Parts: sequence; structure tokens; C-alpha cells
Amino acid sequence: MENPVRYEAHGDIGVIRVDNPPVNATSHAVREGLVACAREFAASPQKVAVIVGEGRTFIAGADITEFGKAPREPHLPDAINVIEALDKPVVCVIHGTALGGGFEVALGSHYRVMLRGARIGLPEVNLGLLPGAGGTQRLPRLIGIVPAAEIFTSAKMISAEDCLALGIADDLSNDDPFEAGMAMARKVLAEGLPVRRVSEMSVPPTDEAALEALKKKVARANRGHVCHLKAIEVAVEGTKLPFTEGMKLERAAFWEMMQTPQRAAMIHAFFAERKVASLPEIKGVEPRDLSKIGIIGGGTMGGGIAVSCLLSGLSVTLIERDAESVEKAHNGIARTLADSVKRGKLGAEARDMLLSERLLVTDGYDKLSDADLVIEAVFESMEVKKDVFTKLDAVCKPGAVLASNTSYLDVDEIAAMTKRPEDVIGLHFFSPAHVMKLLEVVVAAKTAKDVVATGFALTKKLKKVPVRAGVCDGFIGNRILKTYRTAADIMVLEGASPFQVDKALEEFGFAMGPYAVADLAGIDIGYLTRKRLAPTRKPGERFGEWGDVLYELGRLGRKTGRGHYIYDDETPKGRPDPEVEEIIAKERRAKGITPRDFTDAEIVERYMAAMINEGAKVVGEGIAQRPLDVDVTKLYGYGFPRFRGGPMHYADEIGLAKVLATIEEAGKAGDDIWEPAPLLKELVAGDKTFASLN
Ligand code: 3H9
Repeated sequence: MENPVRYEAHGDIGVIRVDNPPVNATSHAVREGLVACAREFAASPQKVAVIVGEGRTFIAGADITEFGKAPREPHLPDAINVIEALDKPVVCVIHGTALGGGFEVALGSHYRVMLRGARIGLPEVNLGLLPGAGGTQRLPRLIGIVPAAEIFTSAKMISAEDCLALGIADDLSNDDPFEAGMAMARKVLAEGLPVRRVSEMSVPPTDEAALEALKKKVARANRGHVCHLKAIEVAVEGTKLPFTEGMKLERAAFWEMMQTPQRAAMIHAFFAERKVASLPEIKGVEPRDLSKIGIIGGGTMGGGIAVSCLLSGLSVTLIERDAESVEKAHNGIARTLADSVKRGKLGAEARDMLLSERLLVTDGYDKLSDADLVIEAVFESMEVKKDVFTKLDAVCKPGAVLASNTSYLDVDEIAAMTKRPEDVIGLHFFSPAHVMKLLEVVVAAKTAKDVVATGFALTKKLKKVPVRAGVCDGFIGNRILKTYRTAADIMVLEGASPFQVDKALEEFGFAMGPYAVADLAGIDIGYLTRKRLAPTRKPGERFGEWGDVLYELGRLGRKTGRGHYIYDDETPKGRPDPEVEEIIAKERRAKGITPRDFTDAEIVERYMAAMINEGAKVVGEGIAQRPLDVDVTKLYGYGFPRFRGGPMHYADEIGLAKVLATIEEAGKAGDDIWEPAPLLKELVAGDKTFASLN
């Protein structure tokens, strides 16, 4: 793009057009263009200027691809200062989204008009940063410290209507962006409205109690992050100073954040999330039709998938086995939708329409004859699944996509039950399916390309994040999970307590440690998994068996008030139970293990090394396409802390040689999980990173 910012004269009005697809990010050329056009306007006979974005959105922020490279002048805060300092009024028109640096350009303008449907936001914290072009200094001066901090610490997008109420927008418009800007400019001219600089405004009084409450809330919600509280601090301290001094404080903090591993991790996550969705093998491949969805099974998974589809505008026919199960499934879906209404995510009328017009729950397979895509979500047993796919093969129309929501079974074997294996695919949702963003799209040996494309098209419709996975036990996510859970169990057998393991990993950034998760999911799930894996175990293989004792004692986790932890009114989130330590001590004695102490750091090191090693095997075997696919899987399906970027990014961060050394050390006890991944060894030998494969 030659000149992404252009100046045009329209009588008394100068128009500064920003045209830098896809999202008008403020690249170096845009910053240069903004300064040049501001100067051209200053020297021109025009009396008022309009800044407007071309394409689908106003400026969506700084150009993230430039982060990590040497900064080039003019810097964005300086460009915005040039605009604000003009002695003729400047109007900014916001359509689509004005995010980060884009919203900061708007704050440096003298008047703001927003199109209805447009939104603003300061999402820098999502990238491990804080607003760095005046967001922490101008916004508090415009609307007050607490409302401003709520915006820049939450990264939420604020609607045009709310912006008008808050005093961020001066007017709303139904016009196109250009006309909306021209109308506002004509109003400025007609009413002789003056230059109005936010930097010269004084900060509205601060409700100190509300500020303290917000700080606590933000600290709680963003454990491990550094940027959120730093942003509040900069806003509070900076606004006590003259504006230019406040800006210096903001700039220094912005650069401090820019150097953190958290910034690198979160920007990696941002681009990885987008990269997984554009699969080269389906480039240009048309997906099949996708409006009528069939679902087999109305339990937790099937019901969640149905809700997810309904909320995305798809019609759902859900099959259950008998009248009683039909009613139960229907009620479950209605309850989840009612909850969405209660939380303001869905109108009551829309809910009624979904239930009466878009959903059919029935026990007749024949109702699936016109379904475009059917997702099987029945009990995790090969026999049951084979029976379902035989029936689907008989009733579904030619070309219908037949998907299994299995979380570990062999999709090739399932596909072989049909006369159309090319139409069969795995679509592995995560529970609760209407909430969790990850969807593993499992491509079997014979799956047709347009079926893969349809799987990806579905995830887009459902606003989920798709990761392509190959067939193996557990695909990407559960296969890696099995390994690091085993590593945790071995550490417990060797002397760590489950409570110490959980605490160490929660301090690392996981929302919950593996044993708290086991209690939440149900100890019975782990019990069934161990039963399933029993025939595959090698003689002498070490694994934790205390879960079986908990199961036999009826300690099924949260649902029974006891699992690894005790859950009661006093400690609804659970407290460690010494009885569990005694059960584990007994197992150690029976296995002849003398317990030793573990440090929290060693626990994290081993847990992560196990995760990374299996991740490298999964990539090396082609089950995951690249290391970043492993990262996205763990980030969106397994609560991996986003500020660490995913296990493979984290591995690069700490150094692959160090990871390999941990694996080799842990492997001295002879457990199979510690067999080093060939890919990891290769990368260490070549002094390369996982990022080099992305
Ligand atoms: C900042 O502003 C710091 C300042 O305070 C201070 C500076 C000194 N840069 O998401 P999509 C690409 S920090 C470069 O699929 P959508 C994206 O990678 C920034 N590229 O579309 C994708 O490329 P590709 C604060 C960017 O319609 C394409 O655009 N701003 C940027 O679903 C389409 O993106 C943010 O954090 C960027 N800033 O959503 C906003 N943004 O096609 C981040 C996007 O090659 N962006 N791309 O894969 C977003 O939230 C969404 O992209 C947006 C559009 C809502 C704008």
C-alpha cells in the first residue's frame, strides 16, 4: 500500500482517510501519514477535519506485527499529540471497532461521532500490555479514573450507546462513516464549536472506595498478570501530574510491559489462534451445506452442542433413545437457554423461538434424513458408537457429514462402519460445549477435504477455535493430558502431596491444579479411564491408584462433598483432607517407595516437561500440524495460562535444552512417559526452537 493515509479537501472540510487493510492498524506508514495529513490540514484553508477509516472498521490498534522490532518514529503518542495540538477542530468517526491505539487516536481528536453498532475498547491487557498512546491519561480525564480503569483492565468492547452515556461519544449516527463525519463537521462549523482537547480537561473526582474495590477485583481475576494493575497505577499517578509528565509515565510503563515474556506469550497466542483457523489444505475448498444439524445423544455433551448450535442460528434435531430421555434432554436444553436469558445473553422471545422453531428432540432416527451434518455424542464406547454410525449410514442423505464427538476413540474404525468413510470426521467438543472455545477437528485417513472444510466452517459459525488433529488415542489434547497427569501422579507417589502439586501449578498460572480438576470432573471419570487403560499397561508401569480407593469409598469429588478435598459450607472450594494423604502413604508403602520432598519449582518443571515432551511427540508424528496447534489446544481447552502462551511457546522461553535435561533426569526412574521425543532431541541438537516450526 503506497499511501495508507490520504488528505482530501471538501470545501471547508478536510478529510483524512485511513486505508490500511485489513483493520487499519497504525503501522509506521499510517503514523507517518497521520502526521503528514494533520500538517497538510493545518496549512490548508479548511476549517475542520474529519478522520475516517476505510473498509470494515476504524483503526483496530497499533500494528501488532511491529511489536518486538525496533520502534520507528513517529511514535503513535507523538502522532496523536500532533492531531490534538491542531488549532482547528478535528472530528473522528468510529465505525466497526476503535481499539487500542485506534481509540487513542479518537481520544486525541476534539469530537467523536460513532456509528450505531460501532464499539470502542482498550484491549492492550489481552496482549500483556497497557494503553501506550494516551489511553491511561486521556480517558480518565474524559470520564474519570474508575470508569476508565474498568474499560482498560477488562478489555471489554463498549457499545456506541454506552459511549454516548459515558461522554466518550458526542453523537451517534446511522449514516455511513464518511457522511456521519461530514454531518458532524458541518455541525461544528455551523455552531462554531471550538477545539476541545481532552489533555486539558481536569480529572473528575475519584470514588476512592470504588477504586480500591476495582483493584481487588482486577487482581483476583488476573492472577499472575502484571499489566492490569500497572495500568491502574499509571492512570492514578499520571493524572496527578501535568499531562505531558503523565504521558511520560505511561510511555515508560508501556515499554516495560513490552519487554516482558507475558507480552511475547500473549501476542503469540493472538496470532496462533488466527493461524489455526486458516488451514492450508482446505484453502479454496468449498464447505458443504451447514444449516440443519443432527445430534445423537442429549446428555451433557449433546445438550451443550445443541445449545451452541441453536445460539449460532442453526436448526437442531436431537435424537434420544426413548420418550423419557427425550423429555429429559429437552428440559436440559431449555434450562441452559433459560440461564442465557437470565444472564442477559439472550432475549426471552428469541429463546422461545429457538425452542419452538429451531429445536426438535425425538427418538426417531428417520428425522435425520435431511440433516446436513450429524454429531454423535453418545457414551464413549466403540460398540455403542459403531451401532450409531451404522444407523446414520442407513438414514442420512448422501453427502451429509457424519461426525463423532469421541474424545479418544479411533475415528478410522468408526468411519469403517459406514459405506461412506470419506464423509466421516471427528468433532471433539469440550464441556460445557456451549461455553468452551476449543474444537478439535479430527481428520481420519479417508475424510474428504470438503468435509474437513465443513468442520472448520462449523467452528467459525459456532465462534469457536478449531484445531486440526490426526487420529490417535486422545488426539492432541487428551493424549498430552494423560502424560502430564501421569507425571503428576508419579510425583505424588514419590512424595509430593496432591495439594502441593495443585498449589504449585495454580501459582504457575493454571486456574486449577489436576487434583482439584479431578474432583470437579468426578473421581469416577478417572476410575473409568484407569479401567479402560488397564489392558494396555506394561508390567511394572507406575501410575497412581489411590483414585480407585477414593472411588470405592464413594468420594467422587465435589458432587459428593469429598474427593481429594473436603467441600462443605466452611470451605465450598475445598480444603485438603489428611485422610487422602494417609491413603496415598499406604499405596507408597505397598509399592516400596520411600517418599522424598519436592520443591514447588521441581513440580512445575516436571509437569511442564511431561507436557512439552508429549506435545513434541504429537507434532513429530503429525497428529498436530505445528507446535502452535498444541499451544492453542492447551490454551482453549485445558486452562493453560494465556500469559505463558501455551506449553510449546513456554518451552522456547525457558530453553529446549533445559526441558530435555529435566526429561532425562526424570526418566532415570525408568517410567516410559519420559522417553524423550525425537523432535525435541533434534531441535536441541540443531539449537532450534519450536517457533521455527510454526
Ligand atoms: C495497541 O493498540 C497499543 C497502543 O495502545 C499503543 C501503541 C504505542 N495489528 O481478528 P481477525 C489482523 S495494541 C496487526 O481475524 P475479526 C489479524 O491478524 C493493539 N494485525 O478479524 C488478521 O490477519 P490475517 C490493540 C492485526 O474481524 C486480520 O487482521 N488492538 C491487528 O474477527 C483480521 O483479524 C487489539 O488488540 C493488529 N492490531 O476481528 C485489536 N488486528 O487475516 C486486535 C487484527 O492475516 N484485533 N490484525 O489472519 C482484534 O481484536 C480483531 O482483529 C478485530 C477484528 C476485532 C479488530
